[in-house]
Amino acid sequence: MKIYRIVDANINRVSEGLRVIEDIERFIYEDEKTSKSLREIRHKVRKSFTTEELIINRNSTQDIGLDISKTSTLDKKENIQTLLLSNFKRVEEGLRSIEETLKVLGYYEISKIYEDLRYQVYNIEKIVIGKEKISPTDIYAILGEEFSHGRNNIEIVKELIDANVKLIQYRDKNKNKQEKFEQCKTIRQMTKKFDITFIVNDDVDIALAVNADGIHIGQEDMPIEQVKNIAPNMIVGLSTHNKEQAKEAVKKGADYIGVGPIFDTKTKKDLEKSQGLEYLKWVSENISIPYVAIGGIKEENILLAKNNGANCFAMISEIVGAKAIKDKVESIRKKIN
Ligand code: TZP
Ligand code: MG
Repeated sequence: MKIYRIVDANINRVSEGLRVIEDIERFIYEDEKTSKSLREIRHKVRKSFTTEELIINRNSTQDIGLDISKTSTLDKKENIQTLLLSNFKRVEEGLRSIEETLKVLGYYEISKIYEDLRYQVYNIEKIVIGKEKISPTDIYAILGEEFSHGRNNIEIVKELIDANVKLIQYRDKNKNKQEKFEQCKTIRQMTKKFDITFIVNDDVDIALAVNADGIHIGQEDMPIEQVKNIAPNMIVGLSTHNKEQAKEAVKKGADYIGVGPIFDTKTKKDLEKSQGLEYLKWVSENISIPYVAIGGIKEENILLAKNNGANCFAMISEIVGAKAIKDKVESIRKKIN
């Protein structure tokens, strides 16, 4: 059946495209993690659908597309970035074609594997092309007035700015919407001036109303696809507690994930269970989008988190509970940098 030629040609096209990207990542950028992910995807592309129909129907010398591609100048690559981009497109289009064709051939389950691979490639593309929405930083300060020893959130943000913290989340489980909105409005103005990324926890409406940079949601909140529909330009962070949730978050387009709880903590009620450091290590080795470690992180245990793959540390009580926030941040930075 000639339709198998579509699958065969695209498996080759996708594998070749992946190989080009993988080699750039490996030899030019020396990015071991990304090249490993690409290699794994490439193997899955080759192995997930095999039938002798592919070979039987192969007839590359009589492929009518061959002459077209030999004379085309469309494939002139000006630089590494355009080379990367065109190969990502090639891979994504090829995967889509395999997926659709397999459905026609009645291989629905296998087509889903290719769909999953396509999502994985989109995420790697985000990272490789530098379209990552969240800038890398070391400390992610999360507000919590009840742990701030009498200082309100606005006063805490002033101290965080002074301490040169570049990522702040508004989180408050006790106030009503109006109070939260008023504080977020002020914090948005303050953080904007200093080029600080401002994320709002839970309330998509408040995040939108104050023009925050992002929204952070949990596993039981509105589904991430819906949040992305409502707030397409925002950073969307999702809390995860195990491998399945992390993989699902990547698939659904989270811009970063929370990973934890790493250690025990009294700050959060109904604390989820997680394998802590073990889970963190797994994420650092297997997940290609940005991630932040959270839960019970303190100056005295932060190196344990770092040694298990953390590079960004989200903290509530350790930071907002410090008497002198600037000194605390400086001392933490000395440890981790
Ligand atoms: N999510 C998982 S643990 C946690 C949240 C919001 C609380 C983190 O607070 P602390 O004080 O840094 O342990
Ligand atoms: Mg939440």
